[in-house]
Amino acid sequence: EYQLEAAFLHECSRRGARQQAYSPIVGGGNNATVLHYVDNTDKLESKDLVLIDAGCELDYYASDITRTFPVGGTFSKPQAQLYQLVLDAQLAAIRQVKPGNAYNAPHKAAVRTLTRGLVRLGLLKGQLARLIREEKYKRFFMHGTGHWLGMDVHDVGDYKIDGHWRQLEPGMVLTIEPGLYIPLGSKGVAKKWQGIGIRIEDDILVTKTGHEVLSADAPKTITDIEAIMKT
Ligand SMILES: [Mn+2]
Repeated sequence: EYQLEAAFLHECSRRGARQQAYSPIVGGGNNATVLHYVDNTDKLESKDLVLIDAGCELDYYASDITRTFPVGGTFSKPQAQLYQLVLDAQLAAIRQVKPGNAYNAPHKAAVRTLTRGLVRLGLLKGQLARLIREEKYKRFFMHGTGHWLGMDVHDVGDYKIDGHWRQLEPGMVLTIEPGLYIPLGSKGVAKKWQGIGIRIEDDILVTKTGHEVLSADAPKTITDIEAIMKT
């Protein structure tokens, strides 16, 4: 884990971004289910996924990007099923980033996609609307879908005004970062899902007509990730 961290730091510095916006998180296997894991001391196992949540600063601006990929280069079937679900949720959330939409529209889209998928995979049981209303997804997705990004990683700015979610406006930058976290030993959860933590995070600029994904160059489809792991 710390060797991957070192590779990331090296690459940032080499390209002129000599400060990090925060301490990199590099978690293999079950460590990826620990939300603010920063020990980065364990050995990576080829059967596991590894999650890297890291971002440099450049010209005083922070970045905050997460990618999760298979250590051995190929997703197992359960890993791929969960990964594709998180990616679908992230893409659904990103589609909601446009002027005039409420700040929480992306989160609602992510929650709906994730909950529906968790039912399909057998990780949640029940009726979709009820599971969402009762926040049953929180067992596996317990954080928000993003935050303002700017000169700080969690940048200043209100999320609500007078108790109402703020509307997105051109020029705002936010992260979109749904995830799923299934620690080892999760009661009532099939063994094949355990020890998997996945988050996919991009930095999104609200534009006049919609959005621009500022971190789009970092591969995130299963096909692209498996291809780049072969090189
Ligand atoms: Mn973030």
